[in-house]
Amino acid sequence: MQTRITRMLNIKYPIFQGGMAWISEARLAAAVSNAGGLGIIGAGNAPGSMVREEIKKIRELTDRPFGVNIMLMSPQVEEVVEVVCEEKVGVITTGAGNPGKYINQLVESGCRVFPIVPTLALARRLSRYPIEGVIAEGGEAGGHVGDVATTVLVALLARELKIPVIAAGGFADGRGLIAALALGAEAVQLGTVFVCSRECRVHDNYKKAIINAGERSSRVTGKMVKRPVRCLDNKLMRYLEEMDRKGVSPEKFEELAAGSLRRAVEEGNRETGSFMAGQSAALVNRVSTAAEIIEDIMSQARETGDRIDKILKE
Ligand code: TUI
Repeated sequence: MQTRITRMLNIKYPIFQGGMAWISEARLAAAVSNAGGLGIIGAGNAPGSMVREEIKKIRELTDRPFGVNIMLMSPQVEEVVEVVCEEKVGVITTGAGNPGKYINQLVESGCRVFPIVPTLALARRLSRYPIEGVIAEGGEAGGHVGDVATTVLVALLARELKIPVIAAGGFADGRGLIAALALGAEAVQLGTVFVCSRECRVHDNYKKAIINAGERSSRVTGKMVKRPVRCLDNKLMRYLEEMDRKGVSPEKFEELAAGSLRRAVEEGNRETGSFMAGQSAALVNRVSTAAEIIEDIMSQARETGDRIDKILKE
């Protein structure tokens, strides 16, 4: 299964692993890259020095291509950009903001840039920069999200843009991969399913929460303060939603949510942690290795492709 993306990046399968803050460390990203996908380290709010350590670590663990996600709301964003340029990281994805002012610097250092976009408007604006593709992330995704459905966003972008589109938000299996290709995407990006990989560092309670989740187990809080984040429902999420509805300031909201992702990832705190996850959590039913996840996706994609072939021929 080859697309412009697999050929451009020299990867075996059209599968990106989302660069999730606090979650996507070198160990997970290396496992994904070694299995034929594109592993991505999530810089999140980490300082440049820590990102550099993770880059050095992944280079020890794999000689396959990998990427780094730059979270643009991070106060450390400038130094993270410096580090990935110095380290000449092959693939940079960006999230949670407009990466416009960093793109030329990244490209001049040899990085291929793939911004994550939640709207057609931002994709149009960024398509004037020297980017290699866009990651179209719909509102089904986990973490910081937009509100356009993945199906609509991917189709719109694929129809209009000349550069490749990678579909994100709601994907966890081979059926989803084929659906993404049908919409015009040339790869998918998956986060939630890789949280449930053996190589992922999160607390067991995080993995269990995803495995137990159904299709309505997540909710988006922080819409009023313009920080919409999708997480699995719990006591903290109900509290944050109430505070958001009562009209607390963005600063107060931020303060109430501070540290909650760390409490989920490191302590597995079911009541006060932010268990960021997408709607695809409903599709994830077990913990397996990154290689097993990718092989399962690819074999289900082939079966799905055959089934559709048959329908089309009847
Ligand atoms: O970035 C993500 N997902 C994330 S980042 C994150 S860390 C965090 N923690 C707590 C609160 C907030 C963030 C957790 N999950 N996905 C990619 C993504 N980017 N989704 C939506 C966007 C986005 C939103 C607005 C991209 C650009 C954008 O631009 C606005 C503008 O300035 O035009």
